[in-house]
Amino acid sequence: MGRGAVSAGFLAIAMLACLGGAATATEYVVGGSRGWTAPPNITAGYYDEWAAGKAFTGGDTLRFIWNGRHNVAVVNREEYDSCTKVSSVSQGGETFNYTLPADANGLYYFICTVDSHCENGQKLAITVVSPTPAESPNSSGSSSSAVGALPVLVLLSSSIISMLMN
Ligand SMILES: [Cu+2]
Repeated sequence: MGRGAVSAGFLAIAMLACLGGAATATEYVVGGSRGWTAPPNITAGYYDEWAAGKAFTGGDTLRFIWNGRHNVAVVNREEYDSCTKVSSVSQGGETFNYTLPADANGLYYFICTVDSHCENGQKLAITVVSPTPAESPNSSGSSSSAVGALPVLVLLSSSIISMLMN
């Protein structure tokens, strides 16, 4: 019984440490089970739907996975809109991982430059919100309050442990 209480205390501390620490990077497979592809496998707007509601943050990785002839080009807004055939960043193979910079913020654009895939909807625009926003007084205040909660929880769990052991 004593051992169980100790484990519970550790678990609570570990959980709070996660909350207070840096956000964990997430890996996204672009397009989900469809992967990175063009019509007829997808309809136009498919990647907009896929990206909708996802909270992309700096440090996250986008995994582009495909079959056959596709590539990945990182483009700006204009190139995204007009499907400009800039050089791709993928080096052959059928997969490409793009890790967002740690301080990424704003819109990021990706297209396939093979044939008219981009025109047909093989294009991705995502909104990235950096986990550590610009040095505003608010951001340092919120992180220090999370750190400040840690000793309180340690105290709390140790008193629970001693209660259970007595
Ligand atoms: Cu393509």
